[in-house]
Amino acid sequence: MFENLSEKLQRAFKNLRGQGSVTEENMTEALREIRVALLEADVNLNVVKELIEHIRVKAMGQEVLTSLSPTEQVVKIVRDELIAILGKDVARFQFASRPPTVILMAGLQGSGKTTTAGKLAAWLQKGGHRPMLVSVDVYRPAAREQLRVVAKAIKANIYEGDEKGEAAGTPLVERLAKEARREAVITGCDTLIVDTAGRLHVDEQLMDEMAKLKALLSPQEILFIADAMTGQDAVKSAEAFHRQLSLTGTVLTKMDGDARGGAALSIRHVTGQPVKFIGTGEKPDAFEPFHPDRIVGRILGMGDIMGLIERAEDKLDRKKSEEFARKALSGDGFSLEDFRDQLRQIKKLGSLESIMKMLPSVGPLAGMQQMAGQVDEKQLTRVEAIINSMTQKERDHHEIISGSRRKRIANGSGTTVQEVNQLLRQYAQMRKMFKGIGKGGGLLQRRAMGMLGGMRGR
Ligand SMILES: Nc1nc2c(ncn2[C@@H]2O[C@H](COP(=O)(O)OP(=O)(O)OP(=O)(O)O)[C@@H](O)[C@H]2O)c(=O)[nH]1
Ligand SMILES: [Mg+2]
Repeated sequence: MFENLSEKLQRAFKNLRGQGSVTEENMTEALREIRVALLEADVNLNVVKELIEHIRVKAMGQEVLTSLSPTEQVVKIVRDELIAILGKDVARFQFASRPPTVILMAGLQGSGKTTTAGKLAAWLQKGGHRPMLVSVDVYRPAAREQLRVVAKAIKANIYEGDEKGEAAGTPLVERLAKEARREAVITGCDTLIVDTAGRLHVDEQLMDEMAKLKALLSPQEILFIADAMTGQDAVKSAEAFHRQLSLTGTVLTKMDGDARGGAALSIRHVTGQPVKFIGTGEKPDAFEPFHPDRIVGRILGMGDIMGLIERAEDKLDRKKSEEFARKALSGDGFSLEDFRDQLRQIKKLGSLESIMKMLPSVGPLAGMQQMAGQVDEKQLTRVEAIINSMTQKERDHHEIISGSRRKRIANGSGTTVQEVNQLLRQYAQMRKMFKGIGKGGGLLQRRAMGMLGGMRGR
């Protein structure tokens, strides 16, 4: 997401390493590199200027903690300033005191309004809400159908309405919006998400329609849906929308692409409104609340352990993990079947690459992030394929897997006998290691249990 910026900033910090203290000279050099890194990440020029100035003042001033090395001091200052620019707190969602809470989706064509409307509905559902979706995009023939498909996939309520039978005097867009709100009240939906039509450019007609919808629905939230890949253009249109509509926040979509992150770091500053969510893929669950401190942690190589734990809690089957831990540490050890279950659990967390990127690149796990680019996702798939090709009996009793069985398994899984051998060897080692920990008892065992127990942490 922010790989490039992250890499460049790390380089700027590296040059400070080994320097006794922060001096005017080495700071000027580091600041120049930080500036270039930010500009190359497409951060708004005014934002860069302000950031650099703040960092300079703080670094040269008395605010630095003397117990930190120069690099640590500067990293800390950069971190604080980046968080300040992004807005300190997690953006909260405004809910109406009297339901339904209305959320108006605004944005240019193809920015991801419809997709995000669905993601937001799924997110609200997970939080115990009952959202209703409605599309007032009556211009593009397939637009309303698209939202229908999205709603169906996540089993969300949708108001479809009747496009014909225009009530005298009321334009279709406004009639649909009004009807949808009434429907939400009747069916006990506490939120109404209004998907609107996009335009190629900010034009008067679009703004006029948005203004009418705003007057009609008095939405608690007017979210600007911005395509992060468009960089500073997204920032400019956010400004234009904000002038006309007074946005309450932004959702940055397509953060999974090679967006350089500039939009994320600029939009808050330019509109004064927080980034509330980011979209990280096309699927309904590729969506997360925007936590400035975590994002900055990721940018500065401190990782996002909280994010990882949340992902684990969301996706992992805790009972299964605990069961695995118990078996692995006991005298019997874990079977290949258990091992396959664990592999499948890990896969649920996302790609190995994305997991490793959330680990800190400093401290005891240093190097893991760098390895992220080299991990071979296919390796996991191959391991699973090998275990799939075994019979149940073989999975339960690995010791019966003879030479001829190995050959059969290799053939069945499209791998080689060497690969099967390697897997069995690794499995035997791991199994022994865990059993050893189990025998050790006491503290070590409890720690291992904790580690395996689905990363509970809290
Ligand atoms: N990779 C990725 N693709 C996304 C994301 N959000 C949306 N998309 C894709 O972007 C394209 C446009 O998304 P839509 O939701 O149709 O955009 P829209 O703003 O409703 O478009 P209009 O209604 O034509 O204005 C689709 O192909 C989506 O799958 C995201 O976070 N990541
Ligand atoms: Mg749309």
